[in-house]
Amino acid sequence: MKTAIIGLPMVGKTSLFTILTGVHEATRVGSMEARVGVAKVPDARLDALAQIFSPPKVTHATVEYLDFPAISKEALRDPSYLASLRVVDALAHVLRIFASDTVPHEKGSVDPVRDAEDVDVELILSDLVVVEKRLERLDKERKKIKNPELDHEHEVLLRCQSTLEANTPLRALELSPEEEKRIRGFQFLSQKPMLYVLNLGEEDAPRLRQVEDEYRAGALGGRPHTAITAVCGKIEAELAELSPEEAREYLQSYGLPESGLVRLISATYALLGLMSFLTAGETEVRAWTIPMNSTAVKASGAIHSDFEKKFIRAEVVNWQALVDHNGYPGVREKGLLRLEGKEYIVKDGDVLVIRHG
Ligand SMILES: Nc1nc2c(ncn2[C@@H]2O[C@H](COP(=O)(O)OP(=O)(O)O)[C@@H](O)[C@H]2O)c(=O)[nH]1
Ligand SMILES: [Mg+2]
Repeated sequence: MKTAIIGLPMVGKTSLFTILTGVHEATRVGSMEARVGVAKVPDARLDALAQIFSPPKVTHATVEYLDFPAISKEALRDPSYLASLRVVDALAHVLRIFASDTVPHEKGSVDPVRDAEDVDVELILSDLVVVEKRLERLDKERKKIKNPELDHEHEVLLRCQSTLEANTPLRALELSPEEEKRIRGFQFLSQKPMLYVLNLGEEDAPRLRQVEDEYRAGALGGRPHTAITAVCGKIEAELAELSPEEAREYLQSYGLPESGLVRLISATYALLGLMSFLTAGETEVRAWTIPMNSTAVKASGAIHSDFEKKFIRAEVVNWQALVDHNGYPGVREKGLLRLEGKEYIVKDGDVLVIRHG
């Protein structure tokens, strides 16, 4: 699963990318390539389970982030820029709220709602070009041959066209699964789920939750397939340099309960429709990524394709119960370890033991 970090110039994209993924690199002058990095999905449940099992290995779920050069009309016409943006699963748009005399804002003033609209317009226009080209070709083809498939595609694309012409991103267009499948191949940019990342200045850090709520209730809120999260890039950068103990104290000094990165990554994960189940033993404690509402047999396939093929049963226990009772013998004794079949819908935080042939 890939998430593109996008936005206008000088909004803090690269700073956030570096803190999220730990990838430092010399700046790419003039390059239109995105840089790739991997972020661990923070998971306190893994730490708690590791205390019980003391395994040599603790493995977090991961999300891939791509740091894109600033978005612009020119960028969206660059073939390599477009190609790498098309294949991502979600967009994280960094919106600048921090003010700075030394770092100029491209548009001369700080206005995150305007910036969100402006970037959406670029995505919309880019998609509109694709839709119009395809419609033109379809018209020609449909004159030559009668084919209900082509007619259907034509119909769906007309709906896309009128949505885009109304300045609405395709993520707001309701499509049936069948229609969605028909246009999937176009990899429309404005159709991708969108996380608005509000990048606050230090002075706003104590009001982080409040600012986030204000934007949710305001112009950016209530949009389909979008989410909003706030971070303070400056504080996060400083946190990255501190020990866990110092970091906790530093956060407290701003009245923050946790790092904004934790929430940013969790928000990305949720927007992508993902969740984790866990496995725990003496050799490894691990989080596995699956789509929400996956069955036990599908989940077992995330571990190994053989498990999915030869699945018999899953033993399931909630992670908290496993921690509270100090491991498997304890939950077995209390009757908290359940046997579930293929069709069981795995829940976030389930610890699974897969029985297979
Ligand atoms: N005051 C302040 N400056 C920031 C913050 N985030 C980034 N900057 C500065 O803004 C400039 C551009 O940051 P960068 O991450 O490269 O932005 P990008 O162009 O969006 O990738 C750099 O000089 C950063 O030090 C922030 O949260 N607060
Ligand atoms: Mg950058």
